[in-house]
Amino acid sequence: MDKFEELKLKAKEEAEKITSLKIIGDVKAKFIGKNGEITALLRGMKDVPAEMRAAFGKQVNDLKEKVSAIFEKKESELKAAETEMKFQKEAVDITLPGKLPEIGSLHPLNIVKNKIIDAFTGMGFEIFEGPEIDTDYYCFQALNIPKDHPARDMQDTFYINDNVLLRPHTSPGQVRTMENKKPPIKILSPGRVYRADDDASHSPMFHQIEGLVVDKGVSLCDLKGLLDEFVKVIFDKDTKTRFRPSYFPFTEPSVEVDVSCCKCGGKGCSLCKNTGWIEILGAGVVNKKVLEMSGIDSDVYSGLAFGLGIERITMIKYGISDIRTLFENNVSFLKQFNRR
Ligand code: FA5
Repeated sequence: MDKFEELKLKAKEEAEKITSLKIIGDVKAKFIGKNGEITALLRGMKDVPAEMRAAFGKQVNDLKEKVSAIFEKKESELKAAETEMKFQKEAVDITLPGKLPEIGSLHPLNIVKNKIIDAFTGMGFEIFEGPEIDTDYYCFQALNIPKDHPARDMQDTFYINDNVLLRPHTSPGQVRTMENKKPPIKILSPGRVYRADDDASHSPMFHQIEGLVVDKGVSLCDLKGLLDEFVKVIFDKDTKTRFRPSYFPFTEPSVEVDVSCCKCGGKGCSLCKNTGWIEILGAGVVNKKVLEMSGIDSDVYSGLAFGLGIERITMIKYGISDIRTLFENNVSFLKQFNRR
């Protein structure tokens, strides 16, 4: 009997020392496994006198049950402790500030392009997109710039061969529209254009938007009214426009259009080089020759056209000093335009 009590105490002591579920099976086996001490007692039953065998067997089974219970209790304590630890490790601190997913934003050139398109479509313009690779005829000849005309030097052009080139402006869109559409015409032609330019304000690839209106009685006054309205939408309601005489072979008269400086309001600052004005586009009344070449009767119809650089307007609007910033894909720069 002492031996039984001793074994029970020993099992209790050893069970108490166990700190991991991994070894509990081994320790338990030392008592009630195939070669365990209590199992050995059962095996020794044959040596117990027959009259005591039943009582002895009962005592051994009692002991086995008690020792089993000790290890079962220990096992469930360890399991509970392990679960608790797992919960603590995986606990989420709901007081921490949330992490917002990164979302992209439109490129500043697209933001400005969309604003320009919205401003003009609101005035009834339709969109027409022409090809980026075009012929000499559409890029120059049909715009009253014959071969070898000195006005070609105004744009340093990328030629693919004598007759095919990367368009240096969106003005071919005027011709392609007039060839395919009868007046009244009111179109906007946005797209990429290419020139052999490369400095802080000139890029070899940039974006223009061409505007063309052809109808009866269209004049320079309509151009002024249209552009006045447009700059108010793009810059602010107090922005003014100014026309300066210029030259484009495809418009007569031709003008360069300035806006009152959006930084100083016209007083003079570094952005407007102290003039109070910033040039934004070229425009004019469509040259009669261009109308005639495209099959439009210039005695009945007249037109106005303008061509603006999206980069130029974006740089003025956001105070960007180097055009290359717009093409470097620097995420820190682009993030500033995320409207979230
Ligand atoms: C033209 O391209 C004419 N086709 C515009 C026009 C259309 C006049 C219809 C009359 C009637 P210009 O070469 O000035 O004009 O270019 C227009 C605008 O494009 C400029 O005001 C400028 O904002 C922009 N631009 C010109 N070259 C570059 C360049 N390399 N990089 C970025 N922007 C440029």
